[in-house]
Amino acid sequence: MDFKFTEAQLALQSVAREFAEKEVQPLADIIDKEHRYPAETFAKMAEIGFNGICTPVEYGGSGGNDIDKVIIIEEIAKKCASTAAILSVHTIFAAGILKFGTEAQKKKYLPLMAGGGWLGAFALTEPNAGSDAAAARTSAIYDEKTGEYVLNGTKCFISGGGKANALIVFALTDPSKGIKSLTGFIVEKGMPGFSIGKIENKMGLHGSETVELIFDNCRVPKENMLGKEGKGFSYAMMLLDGARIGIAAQGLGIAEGALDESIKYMHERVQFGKPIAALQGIQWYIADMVTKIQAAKWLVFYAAYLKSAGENFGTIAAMAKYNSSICAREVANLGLQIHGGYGYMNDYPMERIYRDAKITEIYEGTSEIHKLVISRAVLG
Ligand code: COS
Repeated sequence: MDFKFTEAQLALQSVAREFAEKEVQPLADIIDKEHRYPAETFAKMAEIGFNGICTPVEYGGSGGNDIDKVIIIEEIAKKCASTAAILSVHTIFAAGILKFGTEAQKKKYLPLMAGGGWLGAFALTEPNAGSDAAAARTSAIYDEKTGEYVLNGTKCFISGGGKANALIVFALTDPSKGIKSLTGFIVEKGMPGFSIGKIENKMGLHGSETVELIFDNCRVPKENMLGKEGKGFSYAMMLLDGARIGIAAQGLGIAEGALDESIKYMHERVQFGKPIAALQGIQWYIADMVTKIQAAKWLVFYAAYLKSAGENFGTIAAMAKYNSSICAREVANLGLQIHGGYGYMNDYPMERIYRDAKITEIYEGTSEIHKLVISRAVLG
């Protein structure tokens, strides 16, 4: 058993930390207040190899693994949860192409997603199919005359969907067979019949756009089918298993960001004639925060280790995501309490961190879904 990072992982951590401090932090409050997607940061992340972190070198990526991905997302989330969300969701597209795609799809999309500035997204959720993903109704009917699938339906709450150059979209090729016909398709921005609907107004994560996608007789060439017809549900579940490690890392980073802001504030803020860092009641909040963070860290990195070692990781990934998201919310809550009235004002980053933390308990599977996945694994 070895709990140490390798030299290469330490080097990556220091690059990611510096990038987060120099490029991510200065924009964090701006993109939150302006509800703006940080295109410039995404372009810089492409340049330094973060966008294709888990993509093999032969397809233009950095050839890293899930531990590397967690290291990067954790560092970025410490400074800006929105930017971390954009990167985490983006990497699901490449994961799907790598695992289920044809060689032609890999050659076409992976280099664009890694270093070419393309943004990827993943579209499973529908207005009536959230936690119950198997209730999806979007259809994809094959048109023999043209060799295309014709997609009809609506996806909702899609992170990055409005800015994405290509998305993995799940649809039923035979609605009479229901979920047994769910199939993945690669849909590109600009394909006829594909448009963006409502842009959501959210409580937090304002830099990561969340949208509705509308498919109105959207024509997708048959070569854009992902993997095998009818395997979409298990593909989506497998991809979500991996994606949840990214959100677990985001929750961890959010909690660490809240801790950093709180420590800084405790040394600056003077009450009763001394910095509040000298008050035992407040010191104990810090003890609670670091303990929760340390526990979350081991679970997140253990999940990433299992995945990168090719071992079964789904249940541990669910535990990591469930635990990290509680950690993010609880630590952000303590951080805001330490900041007192100033924490409630948006002059300090704490208010943004508190709003951003909540989503980690909801997206890429609610905490309740994770408890279902974990308990089913234990009880059968
Ligand atoms: N990996 C591979 N296959 C899986 C899987 C996994 N992690 N989980 C389920 N499957 C397969 C099952 O093996 C089963 O296959 P067969 O029909 O061949 O036997 C099939 O998928 C159905 O599984 P299950 O019966 O468990 O489906 P349920 O509808 O009961 O529940 C949950 C599935 C609730 C776990 C699923 O709907 C889920 O994760 N919901 C949350 C969705 C989510 O996270 N959304 C976030 C946003 S994504 S834009």
